Amino acid sequence: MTTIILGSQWGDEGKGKLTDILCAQAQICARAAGGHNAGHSIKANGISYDFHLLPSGLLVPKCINLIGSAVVFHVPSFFKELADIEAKGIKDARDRIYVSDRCHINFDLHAAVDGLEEVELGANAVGTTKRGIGPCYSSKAARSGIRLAEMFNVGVFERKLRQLAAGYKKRYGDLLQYDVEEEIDRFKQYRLALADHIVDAVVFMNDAQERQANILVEGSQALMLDIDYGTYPYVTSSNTCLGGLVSGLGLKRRNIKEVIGVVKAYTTRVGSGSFPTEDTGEIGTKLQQLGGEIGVSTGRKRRCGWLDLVVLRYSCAINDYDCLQLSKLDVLSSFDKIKIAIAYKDTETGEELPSFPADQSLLERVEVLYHELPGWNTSIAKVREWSDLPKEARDYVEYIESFVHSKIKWVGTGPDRMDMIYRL
Ligand code: 2SA
Ligand code: MG
Repeated sequence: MTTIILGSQWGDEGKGKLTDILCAQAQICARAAGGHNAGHSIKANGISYDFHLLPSGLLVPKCINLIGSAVVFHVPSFFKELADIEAKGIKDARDRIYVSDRCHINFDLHAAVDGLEEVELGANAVGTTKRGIGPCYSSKAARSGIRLAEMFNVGVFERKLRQLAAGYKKRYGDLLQYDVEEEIDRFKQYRLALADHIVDAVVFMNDAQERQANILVEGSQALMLDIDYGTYPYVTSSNTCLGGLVSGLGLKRRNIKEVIGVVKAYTTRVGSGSFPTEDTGEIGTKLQQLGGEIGVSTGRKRRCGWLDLVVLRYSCAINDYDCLQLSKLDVLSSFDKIKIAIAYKDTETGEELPSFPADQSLLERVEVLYHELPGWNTSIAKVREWSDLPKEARDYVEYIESFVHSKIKWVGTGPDRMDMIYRL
């Protein structure tokens, strides 16, 4: 059966930690979409591991890991990350990782173009991770991308890559710093090194699901960064919603046991784009520092603000979570008062918005209406039982549950694997 873990806000909700915990029961851990723009750290056995392109199931002995068909695959990152994990003691990582032959290759060319596109956008830049994600998905949608399967047909591969590079060269001229022949040379090595990892992921997933294997699907980024449902154009270029994961891996609907939304107890965002509850003052700075809110891939400071239930309700509407995991509740332990966004008002008309708006200029000008709750002002680090949480903390959790009509099954109280309350 399949369990799916999704980010419900703008990413970095702590999906990696829940994935790591639930992986203990999984035979397969899979990623469906996105690329090495993703980033999270998992602390296990006193060692901190950084993940970008690889699934976190590699930390779990015997767990087989799959990079699914809708992922954009950057070959050097794959080998670098594998080497890093091996150096930290996961010696058999290489034997437990497979990649779909339908994945599009994310070339260094795409990263170069990502940088140029951001420069062109100037003040309106998306604030991408500059990992070539957008340009790679653009090549895919324009039907000029190259899949891993094509890499083994050397003539076709080289012709297509030269053509792709020539197209961008026409567009950007000397601004584009990219040597296509060097990349073609590098692929001579990659081709050999990758051969053992590449699989037909349709067959792989079909077999796994037919034999009722326990599969854990690790979402990347989050709903508000989804290309269709996120705060477009300030989004990533893949479908990060449930539907994107189902199609990205070829999941069988009857096999899906549980869809879990991970919600951070406050809100963070990296990159540009509207963020109604962002606090650029004292509160935001305090959340950023206490929460250690720094991008794992780019080292950027994350923008911070109170929890936004307008966002979470919208997220629940699209992803239909069976339950939620609330993460990093401990970060809120030293606030006298805690606010939660419950509605948006259009400052032009004075009207409350009936739903989360598609129009970014409207989202930019909303006034946020908050509900205020008393803080608990005491450390909850290491609390492992629901009944040991202060009443104010339990009230905070229950307020969220009743607002979005979804059960919060786990509550995170610290960075370690063990710092998690499980509610029956
Ligand atoms: P891109 O590079 O094209 O996907 O960027 C488009 C937008 O998507 C955002 N994005 C992310 N937001 C949060 N976390 C991400 N992963 C790393 C992390 C990011 C990092 O876990 O911290 O280290 O900065 C991630 N990846 C993409 C991005 O900020 C743009 O707003
Ligand atoms: Mg992250």
